[in-house]
Amino acid sequence: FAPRRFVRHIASSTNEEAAARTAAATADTGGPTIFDKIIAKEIPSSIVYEDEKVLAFRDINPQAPVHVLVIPKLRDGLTGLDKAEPRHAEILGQLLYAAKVVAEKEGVADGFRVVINNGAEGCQSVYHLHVHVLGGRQN
Ligand code: TR5
Repeated sequence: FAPRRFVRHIASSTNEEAAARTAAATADTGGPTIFDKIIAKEIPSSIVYEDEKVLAFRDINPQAPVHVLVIPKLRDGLTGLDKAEPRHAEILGQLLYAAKVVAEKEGVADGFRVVINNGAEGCQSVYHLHVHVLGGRQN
């Protein structure tokens, strides 16, 4: 029965894709990440905004016309949002505020998305908390 096979095919393909994404994601080892080198300016990045606590730079593999990552300069255990403790409340607020500043600077304040991927099953690949700011495309 064709429709049932079709449904099965979609379900199986979705599972395979999810498994591939999980396998492709690196584990949260708590070790240094590529973002440490970006913060230290050992690796060049296209910086959009910077203050004492926060750095925002363009994603190397943009998923939208505007795709900026906002990160805390001091990771302080925040490999991912799931590691957040009460002491992180201030920096979490600063990251979101910086996301808004980035959206304004990039001219997309009227319409943008803010995304935090968390964990291997959430497609996180860099274990230094980061906020994706995406704008400039409606889909
Ligand atoms: O998948 P998650 O949510 O962990 O997001 C990590 C993001 O970091 C991805 O969107 C990558 O494209 C981005 N990324 C990875 C590297 C990188 C970067 N953005 C800017 N510059 C980068 N360098 C120099 N090296 C990377 N490996």
